[in-house]
Amino acid sequence: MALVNIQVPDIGDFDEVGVIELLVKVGDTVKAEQSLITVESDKASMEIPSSHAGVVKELKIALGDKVKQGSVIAVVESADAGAAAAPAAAPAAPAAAAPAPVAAAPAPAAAAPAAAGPVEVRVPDIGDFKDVAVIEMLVKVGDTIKVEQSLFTVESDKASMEIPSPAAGVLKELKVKIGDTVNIGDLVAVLEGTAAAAPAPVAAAASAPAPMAAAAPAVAAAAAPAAATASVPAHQPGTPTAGLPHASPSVRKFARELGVPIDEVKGTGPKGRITQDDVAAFTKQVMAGAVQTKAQAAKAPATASGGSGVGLDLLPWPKVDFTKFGPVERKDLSRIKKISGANLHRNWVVIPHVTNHDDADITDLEAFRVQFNKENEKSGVKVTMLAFMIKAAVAALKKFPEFNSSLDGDQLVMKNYFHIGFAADTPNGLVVPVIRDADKKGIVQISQEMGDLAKKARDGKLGPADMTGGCFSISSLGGIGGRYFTPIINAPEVAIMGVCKSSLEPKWDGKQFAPRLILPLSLSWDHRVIDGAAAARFNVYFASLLADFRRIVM
Ligand code: CAO
Repeated sequence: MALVNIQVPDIGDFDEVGVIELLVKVGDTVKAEQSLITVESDKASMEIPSSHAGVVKELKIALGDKVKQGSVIAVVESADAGAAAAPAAAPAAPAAAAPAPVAAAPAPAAAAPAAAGPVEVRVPDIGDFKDVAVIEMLVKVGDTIKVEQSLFTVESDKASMEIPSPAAGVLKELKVKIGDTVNIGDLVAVLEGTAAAAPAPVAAAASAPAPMAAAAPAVAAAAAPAAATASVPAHQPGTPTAGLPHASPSVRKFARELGVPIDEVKGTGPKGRITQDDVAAFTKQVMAGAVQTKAQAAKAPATASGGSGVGLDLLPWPKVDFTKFGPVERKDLSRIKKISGANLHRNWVVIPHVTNHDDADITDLEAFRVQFNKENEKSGVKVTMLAFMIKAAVAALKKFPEFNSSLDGDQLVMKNYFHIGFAADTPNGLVVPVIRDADKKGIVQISQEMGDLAKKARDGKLGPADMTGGCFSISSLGGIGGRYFTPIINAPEVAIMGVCKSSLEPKWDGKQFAPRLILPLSLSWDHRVIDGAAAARFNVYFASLLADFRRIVM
């Protein structure tokens, strides 16, 4: 037995790369060639394997560290080390114990020098990789390509990398497709080069930092506006805007083996990175019918009685030629409606909703509100009933913290902040702006902010920051009418309060019927998180606050 320093082998042109994943821990028994860590540059991700079998005695690096060729990453107690036990022997050791693991290509794709006319693009030196599989095409024939723009991605079981174009031009021919395997020197594409853009190959080889651009991390998509009672998440997890999902090559391989569409998996690792556990959890959810893959959703279901009990095995949507019944015209759905529709649909289907209806006696509060507005007419700010409700919601969330949570797998994320969304009707559809830190604001300030946000919403000027981060939403139809309704929960929130128009009703005060102003409440809640008794208590408490607002300071 001897202690061996495991070092980063030749990783080609990568100067310093960040450690983004530790795949082993102290005490683990590792095999030769087993991956120890994953490193990532902006151009490639790769796993660094152990040159020796043995027990990990020490990890010399931590997440976020930068490493380069020769950096010691771990000390392994190895039976097969022999004379190689001396730490300094590590760089040479891989050759004996394991093949050189990951060598990023030092030179970019070889191509004809810059000039107008056809340019042949060949696979550059991709180190020790042989017969690597093409797993994703990043361009198509006819595209205008920039120098070093990635053309396609190849992947081995230890690294993934993008093959860049050595020249600018229009892509005339692609000689590879997904599933093909390629080797250094293979002709992969033909460009109609442009004289200005293509650098001479030698210069490119010298200047290009690394020919391989790989596993582009998922870029957080700009938050889409929220709508209706469902806000669109700021970032569609697992849906990269460019390149591959943010996952290490082995995780992608694992996903492929299970048939999991990795771009539909939500990453829970650092910076949204998809881990093996995420892939396993996604698989479990699909198997349990809680989630459908896009492919499953797109598949036309069988027959009325052909449901499998797993997923939504529904009948196809009826296709009707409405013109047979009378004149019609077609209108495109607004952008907000399209986004909100998809979110509402998901929330309605995935969340087991229950709605508890109750009433609040707001006679005194409304009298106070009207009086207050009269006294402060000149201030220009009208205090609204909704502002009182937002404040009451904060107090109720404090008393019943599970209403201020979000489900994340088997865990509840309990929030220690109080951002309250309110549904706002706009000409293009419903949006849900959020009042941030409503616990720290007074009724007047909340009324003012609501007025500003509602105006912004009507003018179509709400930004993603105005609509994200909500803890709980209120949907008020009070200014319009109605009695009770079933609001759809604005995921990932777990409850929403629906409010309708208050009306004077006769209420027995112990001696007689007296006219009281009654506000109908409809609280929808996620039965995976909240129980009926808690929902009833929430409503009773919320109503008691509106009935006597002094309770809010008790
Ligand atoms: N009962 C009776 N009257 C009410 C009331 C209630 N619960 N809530 C408000 N009102 C009255 C107000 O007194 C006011 O009347 P006056 O004009 O006579 O003073 C009027 O309705 C407008 O109220 P407001 O100015 O206080 O506005 P609001 O705070 O009620 O609403 C906003 C603001 C942005 C929520 C609203 O404009 C809106 O868009 N509502 C629709 C929300 C919605 O569509 N939800 C459904 C989502 S699910 O599909």
